[in-house]
Amino acid sequence: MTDTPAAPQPAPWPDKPLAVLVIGAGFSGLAMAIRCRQSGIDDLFVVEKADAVGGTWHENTYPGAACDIPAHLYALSFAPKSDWTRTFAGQPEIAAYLRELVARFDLAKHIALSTAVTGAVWDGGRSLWRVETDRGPLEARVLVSGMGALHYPAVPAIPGLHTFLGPLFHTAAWDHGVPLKARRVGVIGTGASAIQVVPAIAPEVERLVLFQRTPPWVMPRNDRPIGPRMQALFRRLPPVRRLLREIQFRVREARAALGFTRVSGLTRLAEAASRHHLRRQIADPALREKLTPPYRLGCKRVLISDEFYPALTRPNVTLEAGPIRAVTPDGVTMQDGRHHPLDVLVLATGFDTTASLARVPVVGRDGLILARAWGERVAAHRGVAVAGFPNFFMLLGPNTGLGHNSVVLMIEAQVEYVLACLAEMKTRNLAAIEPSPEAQARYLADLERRLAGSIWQQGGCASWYQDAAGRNIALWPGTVLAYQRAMRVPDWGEFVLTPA
Ligand code: N01
Repeated sequence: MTDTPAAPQPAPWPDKPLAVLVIGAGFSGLAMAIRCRQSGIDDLFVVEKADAVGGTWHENTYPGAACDIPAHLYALSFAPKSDWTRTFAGQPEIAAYLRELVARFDLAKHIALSTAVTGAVWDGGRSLWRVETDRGPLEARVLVSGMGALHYPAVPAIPGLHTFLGPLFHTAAWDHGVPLKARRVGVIGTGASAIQVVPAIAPEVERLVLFQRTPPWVMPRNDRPIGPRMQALFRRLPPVRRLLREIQFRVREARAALGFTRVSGLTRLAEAASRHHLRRQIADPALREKLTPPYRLGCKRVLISDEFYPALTRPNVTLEAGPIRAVTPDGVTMQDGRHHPLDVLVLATGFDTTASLARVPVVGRDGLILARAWGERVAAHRGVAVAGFPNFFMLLGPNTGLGHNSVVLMIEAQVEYVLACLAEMKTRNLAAIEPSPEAQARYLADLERRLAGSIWQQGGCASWYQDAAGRNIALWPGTVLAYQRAMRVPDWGEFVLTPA
């Protein structure tokens, strides 16, 4: 389904300490690399465990995979693209955009593909990070994680799951070698991935059973092709493209007030719009009832689709809303004993978001292990830096994801913040920079206060945004504008600055 990945020339392996080492060549890592180079930092290396750049957009190739943020708003502001072919770009187009960035910004000589980081240790004596990879060691003064959180598939603890004899795979590791035509396919889960995959495969399979545990709130999508004339207009008149992006941005910022971050007077309005969408597309009251969420809109990610509900009305599709008892060698048995015989089983069950950094041991000052420092709560100062971990920055770290707008805007705000830290290190001739524990604690206390009233805590649902204790560790509880304002100029009083 994806184009063949462009094969960048292998980067020469660095033999001396780097200025900046970036982990991951997805949206975050590529944005960091581009802006480093534009800022004159050439002593830069990016390691990527996959065999191509693109991160989540390289890995998620399931049928129907697309972005639920308009393409012009989902692109990097400093790397615009005039010729997006749809309002909401599909995965192949986004993956191709990310691969094109490598050539456009001459990054190939800085990127090592098929290279996994296995650990990183801060060497306080030399003020640098010693990083282990499966291709050998690296050293860098500054380590930036662009690892993201959505790439270790969550495998549900359903009894008998691995006794299933047919093909069994996760949406994030789609097996394109398995034919679905004329086969009975089960899909477990009704999140953002499932609602895209179900309409995409329903027309070709013999029977599709969708196993739903919790119904999602779904809004209209209104996807449209962008024709050659509009593309030419965007190319010739960049202000028009920028205006469109600004409008798309502002419309989504308004969602924060519409209940996407907190219960407000407007939440009911958004819920009414979603119910109207359901009523318009599903005539059967019993099916509608099954699809009506029992929690407030915004508590889980609000999904957008014009095809999901109609797919469920197809004669070859069944929505199974009861609890699953077990997976058997030939299908799925429900708690009430009914059995669905299946040939293929697809897990659309999301990601293990805590695994990302926990799988790579990061050891900071005085032997402090990041996963242990996070024993109480996964947290980072402004979502990007952690006390006790000098010269270490995270992109899309804790509580900087979004449910209402484009995360690319968050990544950009963070990249500029990191660049400001790097510039300050140079100006003041610093060996190390890290947030003070007091500043981090103040930030976290404020964050917790704002999260307490958020829709994710008050909306009556559980979601992947929350940790085992039910705390939201994934999303930013405000507007993008508020985050951008807070990140524009680092407050050096929040940092411990160690002179060289
Ligand atoms: O995963 P999810 P996803 N038995 O965690 C169900 C991004 N994304 O891959 O709600 C039965 O949202 C689970 O049920 P419940 C986006 O940020 C973006 O769909 O927990 N069911 C749920 O329905 C998104 O939020 C795009 O009760 C089980 C589903 O599996 C994130 O990725 C596209 C179960 C998991 O939903 C993850 O989305 C795709 C069990 N044991 C993804 N365990 C864009 O368009 C879990 N489930 C940009």
